[in-house]
Amino acid sequence: MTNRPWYERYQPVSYKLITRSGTEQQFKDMVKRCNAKGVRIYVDAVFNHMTRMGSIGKGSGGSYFDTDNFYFPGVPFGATDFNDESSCPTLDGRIHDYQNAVEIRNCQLEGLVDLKLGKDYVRSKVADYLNHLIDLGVAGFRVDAAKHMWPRDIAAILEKVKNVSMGGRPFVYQEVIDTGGEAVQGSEYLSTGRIANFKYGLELAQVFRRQNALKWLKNFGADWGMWSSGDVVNFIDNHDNQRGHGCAGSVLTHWEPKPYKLATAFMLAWPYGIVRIMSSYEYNREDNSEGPPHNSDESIKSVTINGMVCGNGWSCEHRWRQIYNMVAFRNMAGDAEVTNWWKGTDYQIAFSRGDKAFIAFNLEIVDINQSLMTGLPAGQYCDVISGNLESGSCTGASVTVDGSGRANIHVCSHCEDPMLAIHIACGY
Ligand code: AAO
Repeated sequence: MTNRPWYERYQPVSYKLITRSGTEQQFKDMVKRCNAKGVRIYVDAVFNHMTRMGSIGKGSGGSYFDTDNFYFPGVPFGATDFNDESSCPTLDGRIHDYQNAVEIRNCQLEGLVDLKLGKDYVRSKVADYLNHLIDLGVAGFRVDAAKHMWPRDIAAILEKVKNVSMGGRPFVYQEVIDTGGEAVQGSEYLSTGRIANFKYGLELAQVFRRQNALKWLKNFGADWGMWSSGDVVNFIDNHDNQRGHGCAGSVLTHWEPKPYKLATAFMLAWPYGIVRIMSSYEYNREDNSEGPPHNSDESIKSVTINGMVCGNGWSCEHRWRQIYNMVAFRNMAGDAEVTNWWKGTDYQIAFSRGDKAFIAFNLEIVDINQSLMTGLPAGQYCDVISGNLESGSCTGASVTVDGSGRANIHVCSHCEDPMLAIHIACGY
């Protein structure tokens, strides 16, 4: 089959680790190399369901499957391991009503055969899979479709899961799309891990599209009806909503680079929750099922890297200077609180992170040209949005902080990146 959709990854037929991206050995090697550099790997684990009804064949790892007979010898799972008409109340076995929690948990999401996770055998098979990943060195999991599983089942599975090799419990964050108004709420899942915070990207898209004033971000976080900082994983977009699956079109993505860079920089500068950066591939926007760049044998193309730019069809937002440098900003800011909050007009703000970092945003049609309190020690600093500190000088704009912590801040208005950011590691 050619043009295999990206979402085939969400249709498991076994827990073998063989995909178009490589073999288990290659995965293990990658995890090992990442861990050696302090980069942790979190696996997107799909265990609410197996593949879709009405399909039969072999998976990417060679396992035979036959969904009409609920036959998955690669695990193995059989007919009694799935929810059926005795547990799912809908006539066709699929989820239709998001106001009905039993339907959401016991029926099929998009026609994907739904595992009976109340059964100890099924829980054990899932736990074996997660434990195997831990043996390979992973640090935790994104729990796919958590909303479609009973919280008690997720808890029972995680109880069977071992500590990670770097020590402690696996880091778990759960995909529960909760923007309000449905029978299942994210708060039901707080005892088993963090929640993927879908409200976050929707709110910031409005602000950075100038539909809601920047100045309101002063208390962005739990005060906006989102979970507390310790309960969330935040993101501007994800693999679903960037292509119209999930939250159709209302979030910012790499296709709108200007507001996307601004929103991502704000996310990285703002001390709320754990944040996740998206990194994408280029696809035909007319076809939201288009899979990643691949070779003629369908294996996934490697990411080629030239300086900070990727090739072979990979967008690599995480290497864009305005995003990459803001990760260092977040690391430098650490747990310093927001101080020196300043607002000019509705769409001009600035703030410090204690005496570690300072950032200003300007969505107005006039420049910011203003003496502002940065909180930083006196010195010269490079703006990490417009450039870098290289060989003792700035390749972009520079800022002079005086002995009182003040500086003349200029942020352009009619420019590609109307923001400025400095931190203690970009001073000279
Ligand atoms: C594919 C085909 C299907 C076919 C199926 C089986 O597209 O037509 O029936 O195969 O043959 C991915 C793809 C799916 C793909 C699937 C399997 O996205 O298109 O199906 O692989 O290959 C719900 C779930 C959520 C899920 C999301 C897509 O709750 O868990 O649907 N996301 C994860 C993954 C995703 C993956 C799967 C799960 C499956 O991230 O990549 O699917 O493993 C409302 C509900 C949400 C619901 C959405 C979409 O959301 O609240 O729970 O998500 O609708 O149905 C506003 C609202 C928000 C609302 C949203 C969209 O923003 O605030 O609440 O609009 O209306």
